[in-house]
Order: sequence, then C-alpha cells, then structure tokens
Amino acid sequence: MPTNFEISDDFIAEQNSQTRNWIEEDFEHLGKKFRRQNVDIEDLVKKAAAFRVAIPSWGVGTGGTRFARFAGEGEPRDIYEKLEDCGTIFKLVRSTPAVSLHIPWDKPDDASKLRTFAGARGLSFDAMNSNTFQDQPGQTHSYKFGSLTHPDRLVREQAVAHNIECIEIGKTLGSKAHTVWIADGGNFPGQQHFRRALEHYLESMREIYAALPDDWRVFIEHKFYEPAFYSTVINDWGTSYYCARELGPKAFCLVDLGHHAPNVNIEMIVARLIQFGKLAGFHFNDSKYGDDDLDSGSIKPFQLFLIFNELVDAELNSAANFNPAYMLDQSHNVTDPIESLMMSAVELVRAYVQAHLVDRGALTDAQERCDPLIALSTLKQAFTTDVAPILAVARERAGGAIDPLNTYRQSGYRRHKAKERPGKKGVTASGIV
Ligand code: RM4
Ligand code: MN
Ligand code: MN
Repeated sequence: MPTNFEISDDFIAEQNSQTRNWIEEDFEHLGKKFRRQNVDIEDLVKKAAAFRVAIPSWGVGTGGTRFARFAGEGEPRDIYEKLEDCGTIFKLVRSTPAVSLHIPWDKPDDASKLRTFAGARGLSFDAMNSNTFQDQPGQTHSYKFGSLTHPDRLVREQAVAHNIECIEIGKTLGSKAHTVWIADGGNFPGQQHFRRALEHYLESMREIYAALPDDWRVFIEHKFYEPAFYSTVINDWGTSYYCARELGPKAFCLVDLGHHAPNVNIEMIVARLIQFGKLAGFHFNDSKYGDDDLDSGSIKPFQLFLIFNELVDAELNSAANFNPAYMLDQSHNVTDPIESLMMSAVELVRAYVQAHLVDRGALTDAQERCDPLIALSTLKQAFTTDVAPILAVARERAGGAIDPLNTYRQSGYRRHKAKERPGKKGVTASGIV
C-alpha cells in the first residue's frame, strides 16, 4: 500500500524560515512594550502553548445547509482519514491534540485499533457524542418524536442503551466524558407535555449517569430551538443546570455558542455556571442569526474575548470544579474544513492570551470605584492588543507553523488527498450540524 501524503517537519521548518525574521522583530517589539506594563511576554507564550481545543470528528468533512451540501475535494471517507486530517491540523497549529467522536457517524469497528492509529499521530480522544436525533439503519424504534424523553418507554430505553454504548466505546478509546445533546421537543403548542418530557429526560439520564466510570463526566448540551421549532426539552442553561444538579457531581452544563437566542449575554451565562461549579466546557463556533456553526471569532470576536475573560478570571482564582473541556463545533460549508479548523483554533488561543493580558487589578479597582469607562477600556486595551507574534512563536517552538494557512496551502495537502481519496465524495451527513 502506498504511504499517504503527510506534511513533513522539514517542510514546516523550511516554510517557517521564510517568515522567522519578521516574527522575531514583532515579538521583540511586543516584549518591550509589555515590559513597560510589567508583563512578561514569555508567560504569555507559555499560556498560548498550553491551550487545548478538541476537533470534532464530523468537523473535517464538508458541512451542508438544509438546502445543499457541496462536497469538497479529497474529503475524508472514513474515520481513519478523518484522523489523518485531524493529525495535520494538530501538526500545524499544535493546540488540537484531541478528537471528539460522534457515534454512530464515526463508530469504530475496532476501538483499540483506532486508538493506536490516533496515538501514532499524537492524538487522543476527548468527549464522546451520542446521536439520537437521527434514525439509524436497522433501528427498532424511531426518534421522529423524541428519544430520551419520548412518551414510549421502549424508545427511551433504546436511546439510553445507545448512550451507554457510546460510553463503552469511549472507555476503550481513553475518553473521559460523554456529551448528550437531544433534538427532543415540539413543533406545535400542546404537542408535548413540558413537565412530563423533562421528567422522562431525568429518568433516562439517571440511567446513563449510572453507567459512567468513576473518573468520567457527563455533559448536558442545551439548545433553544431546532430541529424542534416550538419548544425543546433542554432549552436553556437554567434547565441544564437544574438537571446537572439533580443528576449529581459528575454532571455538568455544556455551552454551545450557537444555542442561544440572538443577543443573549453568553459570557454572563458562563460566569454563572462557573460560580455554581457546573461549567462542562464549550462547543465553540460563531453565529449571526441562529445555530449557524460559523468559524469561531468570525462574527463576534469581542464576545469570544469576553467569554475568555470570564474563563481566565476563573482560572486565576482557581475556581472550584473548574476544568472546562473545549471543542470546536462548526459546519464548514464553503471553506476547506482543515483551514477553517486551524484558523478557529488560532482564534481561541488569541482570545485566551488576550484575556490573560487584562490588567485584573485595574479592572477590579474600576469596578469597586464604579468607573464604567475605565473598566471597559481596561478590557479593550487587552482586546485590541495584537498578540499574533506570541501565538506564532508558541506554535513555532512546539514544531508547528508560523503561518499555518499558508504552510498548509503551499504543501498541496488537499491536492494530494484528492488523488488518494477518489470516488465517494465525503461521508458527513448532509444537513445542519
Ligand atoms: C447540534 C449540537 C451537537 C452536535 C449536533 C450535530 O446542534 O450542536 O453538539 O452534535 O448538532
Ligand atoms: Mn454542539
Ligand atoms: Mn449546534
């Protein structure tokens, strides 16, 4: 079998040598500027290097809308090819060493073989994701009218069994968490009895919770609409928080940035969940109207920064039960998914490093003195600082690319994959993910 194309370390080093001069100059200049503010640039490089975000297995395939899916060239055709692409992203940006699997879209035929394959690329497995929002071939009961909350006990039992199966697969893969997002809800007033549906949810989730190994967590992902257009069972963070509390200490609330009504103050939800010790982590993406699943930081970068401002504040305060899991949950309809995922990972590191730049003493002082404009400008000062040289240096020192996008394009990776992966164009299900 011919070996598949990979971007070599030598190629990355050669590309880096072309831009090293300007990056060093910018880095030095920024370091001098920070010294005036008593900030050590090397501390920020360390923070950038330590940041981690998981790639969803379904994210490396081209996404679609409810109208069409325009398959890209050389798309991965199975989970092994998806891991190849995840390995490429990791190699170039260095902050994405974990993959989050969707079952059954990426159900491995042999989980330990998949773990070995991933390990050879430096990859490990993050949270598992169940799917009870579609029917699978050969399935006995339909999820058309719900899964974990369906009025029929047999449907609920089937959905519970699927989630437990995900946990079982995850154990072999070395995963430590399971994410449950359900599409359950109603399209018409009166269709669903709100309280009964939530009772069913809790009853089902208790069984899933009972199947968790001691060192695992379960993440509850809320979403206020879609595919149900009138009501959803786990509609908001309040409901999610209530359920997480009812279930116990291993249950946490996951925030997908696209799952709120427009203009909702997400950073405040994040602060609340941190304060209550129940923040699971994030599905990062960006949106203008709904669950658009656009690239992180592409629409509302200031919001992203404000979210990281809360996260970094919690990190510095060593907030209790604070161990957020980060994942990108995006749908790439018009871009090369590898490019989008790399750039999105970079956007997250940027927001994280900028949040570390906030002068917290000055901010607290302004808050205590009731000075809104100094408070805002303290945040803005960090947000408007160009930290790109820090991110580039962190990547380069870890063996990654100074300019991931350009290095990727120059390598011809996609062209090679188009040849290696002929035939079937992509495997990601069409529709909104
Ligand atoms: C949902 C939600 C889930 C994702 C599915 C495909 O909107 O974001 O996390 O697994 O889409
Ligand atoms: Mn999500
Ligand atoms: Mn979503």
